[in-house]
Amino acid sequence: MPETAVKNSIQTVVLAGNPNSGKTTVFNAFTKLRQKVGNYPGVTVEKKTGTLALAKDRIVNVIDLPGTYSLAVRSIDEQIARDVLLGRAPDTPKPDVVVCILDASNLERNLYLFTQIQDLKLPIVVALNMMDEAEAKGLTIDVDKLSKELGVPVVPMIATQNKGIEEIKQCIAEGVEARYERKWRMSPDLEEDVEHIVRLLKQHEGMDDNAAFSEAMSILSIGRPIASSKDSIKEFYKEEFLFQIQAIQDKLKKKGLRARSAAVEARYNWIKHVIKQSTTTEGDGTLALTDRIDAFVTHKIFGWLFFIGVMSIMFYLIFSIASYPMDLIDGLFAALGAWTESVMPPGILTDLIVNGVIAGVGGVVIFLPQILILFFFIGFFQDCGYMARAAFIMDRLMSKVGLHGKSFIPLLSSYACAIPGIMAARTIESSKDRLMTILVAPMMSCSARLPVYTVMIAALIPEASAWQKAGIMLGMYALGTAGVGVMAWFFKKTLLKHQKPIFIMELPPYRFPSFKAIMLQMADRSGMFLKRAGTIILAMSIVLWALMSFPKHDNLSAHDALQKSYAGQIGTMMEPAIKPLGFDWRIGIGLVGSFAAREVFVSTMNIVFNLDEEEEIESLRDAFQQATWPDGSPLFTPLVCIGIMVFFVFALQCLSTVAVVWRETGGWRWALFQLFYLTLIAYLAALAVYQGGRLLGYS
Ligand SMILES: Nc1nc2c(ncn2[C@@H]2O[C@H](COP(=O)(O)OP(=O)(O)OP(=O)(O)O)[C@@H](O)[C@H]2O)c(=O)[nH]1
Ligand SMILES: [Mg+2]
Repeated sequence: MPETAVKNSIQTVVLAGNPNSGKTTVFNAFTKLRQKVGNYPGVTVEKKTGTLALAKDRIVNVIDLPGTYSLAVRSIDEQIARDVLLGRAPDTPKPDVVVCILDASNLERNLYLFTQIQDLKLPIVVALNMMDEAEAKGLTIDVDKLSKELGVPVVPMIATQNKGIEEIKQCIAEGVEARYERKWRMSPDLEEDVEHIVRLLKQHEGMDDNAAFSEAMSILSIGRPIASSKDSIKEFYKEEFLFQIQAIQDKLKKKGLRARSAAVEARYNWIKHVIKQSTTTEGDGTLALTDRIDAFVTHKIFGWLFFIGVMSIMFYLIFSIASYPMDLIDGLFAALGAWTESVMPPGILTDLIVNGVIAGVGGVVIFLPQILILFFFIGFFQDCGYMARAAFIMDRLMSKVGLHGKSFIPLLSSYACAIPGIMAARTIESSKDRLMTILVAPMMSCSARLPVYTVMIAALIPEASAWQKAGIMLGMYALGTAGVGVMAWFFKKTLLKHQKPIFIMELPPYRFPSFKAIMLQMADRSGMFLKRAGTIILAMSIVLWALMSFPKHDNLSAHDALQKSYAGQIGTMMEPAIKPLGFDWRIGIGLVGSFAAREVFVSTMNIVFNLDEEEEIESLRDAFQQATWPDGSPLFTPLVCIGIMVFFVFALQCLSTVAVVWRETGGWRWALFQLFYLTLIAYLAALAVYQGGRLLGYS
């Protein structure tokens, strides 16, 4: 094959680079899509495809990849990136051009992956991103020289400001040459042996130059074929070939040569040379402000105070400023209900709309302002770089129970929603640590718990101040997080014993969060929340309303008719099991509904108490205060309110999570196990609250 080939019939452009180098930012600029961007490594864990118009009638596919530091991959997200680059990912065409995105402020580390991609002899354009940060660090990069040294086009770029995007497009449109000559060299002995294996591979396996060199390096350095996801070369190659490899390896061993370190060293030597030729540094090359902030926020004591402080402020705002728009939405739905009743004839349909749909869906939509505030904070932390610091201090606390440091980004993401959290566990190399993280992640309180906690806190202390409410909420979040620690420790001791790997996490520099990105994320998230309200919650509201309204008992009081309904019968059947928790059949109905989605508890309670009373209820809080057992004793005592919250802290009440765990663990076994153990813990914890509290003399 000739060493030079011009590619101008480009169809597939692949974006590759180290984690957090700005790939997705470039992808979004290219495709006008809105994939998630964040200032920490490991945001993207799947490949994403979009299209880019190079000219009016020239459309190409663009693929965004998870970040990786090298092609010697260890985790699932890195594996995805490698497979696409090697052109052997199913349903993904081989890349015609790789846009290799380098963080200009960390050139040395970023160029390592570049050398490996170059070894694949793919046409490359370098996007030299984060030029602004390189400058802030005092780095000056001579782009032309760098391009000459690397042997590929280099486009300086500040992706967040759209600088360089047009130039890269133009570069791709003009066609990129795959001109390649390996410039890094190992010792002559080693080079010879590599050559030898390359020849064998070409002969026996019919590989081309491109594949053979990478494969030879992989076999020699990690004893594993790059061309296979299988772990051992024995499963992959014929006896005869293995025999020759073994001979070469023995020879190297005798000489005391190690291919792996030799290759790494050779690459870095060359990289150092390139950097020396093309960059100059003024100052010490660090970002002083980042260091200063880190000394505080990752401090052993102040770091935690800061973390708890910002969480408290977040919850305070969730209860204080959110209450105004919430009252407004509440008023709107109340008016809508009253208006519907006034214009429609009384009957089943009106009842369905007012007591089923409006009470159910409206009861959940009220929480939109709180969700918005939560996601504003989460987006802010992810974008400014604080999330990685929170993971860092968490690691210091929880490494003692055996939780792997890489678990904390997935776990912290689960505060938003367990599903992206569970997906993010793909970045964890060890399959046992990954599984453990997936198993405990749903205990981190997600945004769907917010409505439940809010309703129960209001019932617990009707006159509480926003700070008190925030304190209780923080307590629930802390309880879930503690549950993660305890269960991780337990799994480590029992099911998933193994050594703890060392934690290496890059702490990204602080960046000014892009408010546009945060707003877009908030919009996406509230869109999802409203969609849930309009689909699963609406459907569950209708189903539960029907189960609560039939069979009809016109001659009974509202309360008795509800108890005799299908749902009432189910609740009554459950009562013996949940009475030890202080829950009655009506709470039982809510619990059953909430296994579809947690918010359904709130919508169901709205429907229950609307049907339970002769008159429409003013608010759920008042209805809770008036609800009693048949003997007249109050139902929602403080212990019951706390018990319900504690139940929701632990219970896995989310069909989507079960489905994702099933997909990510490749079977039903762990998904069902998780559902079972979390439900059991939820039950036992609520039981402990109620019975323990009563023993201590509370009610
Ligand atoms: N200052 C600066 N920040 C940038 C630039 N490009 C991207 N960023 C920021 O860098 C962070 C990482 O960007 P992403 O696009 O998510 O990076 P990625 O390479 O896709 O990261 P992974 O998906 O984790 O591999 C985000 O906070 C971006 O806003 C740039 O040119 N300058
Ligand atoms: Mg990304």
